[in-house]
Amino acid sequence: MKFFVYHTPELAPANVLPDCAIVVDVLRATTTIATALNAGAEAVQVFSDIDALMQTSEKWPADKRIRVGERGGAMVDGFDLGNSPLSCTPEVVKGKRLFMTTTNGTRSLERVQAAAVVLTAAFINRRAIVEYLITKKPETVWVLGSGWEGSYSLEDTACAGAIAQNLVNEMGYPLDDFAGNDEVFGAIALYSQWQNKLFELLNHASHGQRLLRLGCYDDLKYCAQTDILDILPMQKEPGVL
Ligand code: 3SL
Repeated sequence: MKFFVYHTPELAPANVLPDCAIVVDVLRATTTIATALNAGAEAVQVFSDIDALMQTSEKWPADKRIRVGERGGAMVDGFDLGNSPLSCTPEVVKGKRLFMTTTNGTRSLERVQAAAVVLTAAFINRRAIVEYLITKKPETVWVLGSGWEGSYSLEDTACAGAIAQNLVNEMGYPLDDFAGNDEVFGAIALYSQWQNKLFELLNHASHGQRLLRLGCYDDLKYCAQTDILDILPMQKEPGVL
């Protein structure tokens, strides 16, 4: 297995895709996707564009759809939910399709949606992702951070490191063979430094601070937990997990 980390979708090489692409947006899109699917949502369909989301979701039965979205962290006007994972309880999402648009996470998913396998990961479902990789052993794996509007996000790279470190420890891969790029070493070092204080890490992160200003303290607490959900969000058709 060759494992690559890209901090943002813009940094991933053009015109090539891996066997398995793993999109990470710890704050908060991929944490919300894992939570919604674990709570029994029928699917999560992602859009980078609000108008495209409205057009597609309009055709879905009104009692079976939930429009979820944020811009700048705040709920999109007229939507049912913002992007808080804590809103995705079984009472709210069970049996429903979430139509989701977010600032960065849904853009990363679009970047790799043509890969043979597309997964989404966050700290909360890290173990399910690692178990999939151990079982299937795809030859090339990308972990694609979502960043913030093209720039680096601390929490996404730390999550990439959490996946890589767990995999290396368990499979006994020599790091030099496993790492496809230098970012893998950086991601593992970052995670090793912060693994016992991920909530603190999220508080330092610029997007964590943005969310705290918006009153999302409980979201940060939730997103900082590791391996609490045994859920593997996998793309079933382009844009649908
Ligand atoms: O950018 C994104 O995709 C979002 O996850 C950002 S937010 O945490 O919902 O503000």
